[in-house]
Amino acid sequence: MLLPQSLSRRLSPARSTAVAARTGVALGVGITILFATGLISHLIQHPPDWFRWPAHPVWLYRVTQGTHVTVGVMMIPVLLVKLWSVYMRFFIKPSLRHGLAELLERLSVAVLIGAVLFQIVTGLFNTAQFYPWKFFFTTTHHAMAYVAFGAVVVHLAVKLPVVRQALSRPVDDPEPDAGSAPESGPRRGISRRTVLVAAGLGAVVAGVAVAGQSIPFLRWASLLAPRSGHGPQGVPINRTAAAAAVTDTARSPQYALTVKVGGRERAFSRADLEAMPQHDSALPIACVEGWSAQGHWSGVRLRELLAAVGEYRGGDVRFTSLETTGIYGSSVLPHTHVVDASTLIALRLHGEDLALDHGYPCRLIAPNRPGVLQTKWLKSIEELS
Ligand SMILES: Nc1nc2c(c(=O)[nH]1)N[C@H]1C(S)=C(S)[C@@H](COP(=O)(O)O)O[C@H]1N2
Ligand SMILES: [Mo]
Repeated sequence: MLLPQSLSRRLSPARSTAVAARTGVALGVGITILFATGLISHLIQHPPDWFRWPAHPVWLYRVTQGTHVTVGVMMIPVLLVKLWSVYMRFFIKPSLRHGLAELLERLSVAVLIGAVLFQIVTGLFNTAQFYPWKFFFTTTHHAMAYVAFGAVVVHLAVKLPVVRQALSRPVDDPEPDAGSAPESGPRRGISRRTVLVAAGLGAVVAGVAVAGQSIPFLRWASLLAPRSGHGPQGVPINRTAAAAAVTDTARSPQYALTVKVGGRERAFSRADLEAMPQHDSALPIACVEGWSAQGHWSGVRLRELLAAVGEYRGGDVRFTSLETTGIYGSSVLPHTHVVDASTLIALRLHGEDLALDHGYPCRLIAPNRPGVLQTKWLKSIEELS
């Protein structure tokens, strides 16, 4: 795209193809990681028939989702520098004189910027549990991911020749491209290298500031991580018993967990569960919001609990909470996780009875899954046919 002389002269040498191409490549890599890790999280929560997610390694989802949120935040400074390096071009009036192809290209850039900004803003607000909008976060964030990723692929394909040329030259080389400052004349403003280093440092600082919510030794630095290490028994709380309105039912002496499997049904009091063989599991809670925390749980192995009731035929198992408000009151566990030895109906965390907020009298804890599927305050467990 040719810039009018008047505009071109106002460009600082750092607002250049050299900077736009390099930040563009960084964004392309980051957005690809975001798309892949986001898709994994979506597929685990809404599994199509063909999808299998393993129970091991138990920390895998913790890593993919921690990466998703950390990389998302790291992209903010990179995106700002990228937009800064090209924004003068947005002021060129679109005209058919430049050709239809260019008009379409500019339209695709508008879609790209809109979709990427939308993803970053909604994702960031979600990690802060701040929802100043009417639509349902996960559905919209998921749908828009295809738009954003698709637009990135198209844009990179269109710009590939420019990117290759820009990357083949040293970053501070004067550019033949009319989109940068005139080659003659004195250099003004900051250098491209400085801008790129600033973008990189910005990304690292932003990343460190959130990564502490999933990486314990970075916790001290996690200024931006809302839930890192606080909460009863050293594990953050997503939704308290009071918020879920289960305080009375969870403490009731009449509490019973109903288990239905193989055409049989049996009710267990908390004392019944305590009387069964107890097992330990070291498993993380890994929230989709990006925070995670390791827990040392103990309780009844799910497969042993099912066997105590009836014959498990290998289907998915549904967990239902005492919680009747809210949308996270139930979850479905696939076969692989049902039979895994580490999957527990947890009664204790870190050697103490489960705190009310962590799901007392009992909760599901299974390996390698999103926290949102680790249902607290269990009321019933049922094999689906
Ligand atoms: N019944 C019920 N279970 C629930 C939730 C909920 O809102 N209701 N939140 C889930 C989410 S989003 C997470 S991250 C984990 C957090 O568990 P914790 O609060 O014990 O750390 O619980 C899950 N289990
Ligand atoms: Mo969560």
